[in-house]
Amino acid sequence: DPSLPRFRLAEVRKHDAKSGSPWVTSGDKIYDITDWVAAHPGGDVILQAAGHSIDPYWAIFTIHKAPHVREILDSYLIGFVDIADLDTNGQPKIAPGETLEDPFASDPVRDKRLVVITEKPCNAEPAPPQLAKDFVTPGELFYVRNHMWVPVVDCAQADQHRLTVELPDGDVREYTLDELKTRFKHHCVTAVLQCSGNRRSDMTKSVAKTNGLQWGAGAISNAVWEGVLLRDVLADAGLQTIDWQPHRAIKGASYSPHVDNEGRNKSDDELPETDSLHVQLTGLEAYAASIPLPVALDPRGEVLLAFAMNGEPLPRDHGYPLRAVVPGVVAARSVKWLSRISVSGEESTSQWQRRDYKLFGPNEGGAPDWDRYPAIQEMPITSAITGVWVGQSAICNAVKQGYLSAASPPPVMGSRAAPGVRDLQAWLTEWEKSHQQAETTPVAVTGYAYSGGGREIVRVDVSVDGGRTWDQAVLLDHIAKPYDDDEAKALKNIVARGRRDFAWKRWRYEGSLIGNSPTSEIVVKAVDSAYNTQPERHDGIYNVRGNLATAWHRVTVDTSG
Ligand code: MTE
Ligand code: MO
Repeated sequence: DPSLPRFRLAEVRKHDAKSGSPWVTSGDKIYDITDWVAAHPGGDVILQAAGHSIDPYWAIFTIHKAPHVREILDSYLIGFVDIADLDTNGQPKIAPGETLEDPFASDPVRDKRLVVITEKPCNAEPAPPQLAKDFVTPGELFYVRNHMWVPVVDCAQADQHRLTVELPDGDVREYTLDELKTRFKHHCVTAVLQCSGNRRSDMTKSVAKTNGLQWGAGAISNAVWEGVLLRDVLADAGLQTIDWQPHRAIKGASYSPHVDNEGRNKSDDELPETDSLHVQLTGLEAYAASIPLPVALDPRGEVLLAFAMNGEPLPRDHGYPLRAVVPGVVAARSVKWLSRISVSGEESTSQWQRRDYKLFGPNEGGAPDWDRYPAIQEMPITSAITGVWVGQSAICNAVKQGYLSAASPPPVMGSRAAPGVRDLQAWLTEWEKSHQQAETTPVAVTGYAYSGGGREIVRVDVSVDGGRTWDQAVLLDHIAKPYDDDEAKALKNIVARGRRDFAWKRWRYEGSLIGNSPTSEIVVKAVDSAYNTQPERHDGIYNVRGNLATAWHRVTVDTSG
């Protein structure tokens, strides 16, 4: 409607997030979004753009490309940018000294050793020399997977960061971070986070194009997380459900009756069934996902509301000041910058829960039927090669670079060297003696293996001839060593009920190349405590989104030179 008024940009800027009457621009149009904020599916994240152009944000939230979203925005049109403030392309001018609105301007500086896949938002993985070098990944080398910008949380205010917990009956409880830290028992768990897109580029190279970030083998890292148990917080907030009550299963333990707000006993049929509920988790930038409630309540599970990583406050990229950590489950559910938890009768309605992170059949391309399959939760087994050395000097180099230790590996925080790890130097000397005629070439390989659902890695098989013959790698990490006395006690209980391991295991292999072919294909596959193993090729598990690319990992080495 051209009869609508024109406003100077200075006027638009006044209608910022704090103004109570937020405006945004798109192109030369001006919208008053005051009434939309409450109804906006992404919550008040839309306020991030208040007083400015919404275009850079909508370019990030691709969901807004749908025509119906544009129609909603159009219903809030109040006017146009004054001609004096438009450039020759009809776009609002950027005033001198004013920076182009960049939602990523306040993102943290990242370690140079990360391989950047996309800069804005930041998606980056450690390069093979750093990947799985240590059992516990240092915070600055932990892979980063951001869908949006990194929310800014003032350090001085961090303890006042609020977490809202909403129960199925609509009851709402609010906790400050300080309250979480002081009122609940702290718990540590050593756990891998792995993106469902890890190794996606392998699938693309070996089968066909896939949609999504083309990760190498580095969209996975392992850390010691400290926080409070989600189930403790849910219980404190007053969650009452039936089934999956851990204390019911323990003989002789007192059974606490369900009590309603007035102190009357509630019968089971007044309570929602645990299995039908989900825990929805939302971050400050409106990323959201959910896990089934039984996962949160599992007495053997260790779902954390974490505030520390490797003994330090969470780095900004990894969720400062509070994130969910759901061990054994796809990392997409470990919501960072956690601000809201809601126990609900349905899964999160976010695009990341319903229109992403699912697995289709190899033939289901084009526009897949998203509602047909469940969201990925527990991760399958995988493994990868992070280093290969051929020839004696190459092996010595690997020792020098710290990939292979000449003696038993030094103790690493949270890990224990497996007994009987061969002294590499001794092996090299022995090899030299027995191979004076050098008909075979020594080879050394390193890497990691991990399985979801708490299933421990029990074996890693390596082939140096493309999968014809196999040998076993040495596992360098035992089940994660308890981090403190509490974890030791928890671990004892866990072992009594069947071991669970949420960490990865690094491994190394030392052997000889067979024959004198100019190239050799080194292959790895792993086995977990349920005897799951990996598929041989990606063809059979190909999916258009390139999720869960877990086929045998292969590296071809040129051995002619
Ligand atoms: N949480 C929020 N708030 N925003 C995000 O973009 N990305 C998810 C998950 N949690 C994400 C999030 C995905 S897909 C992954 S793989 C992990 O965080 C990555 O965690 P990291 O960056 O700490 O490695
Ligand atoms: Mo992810």
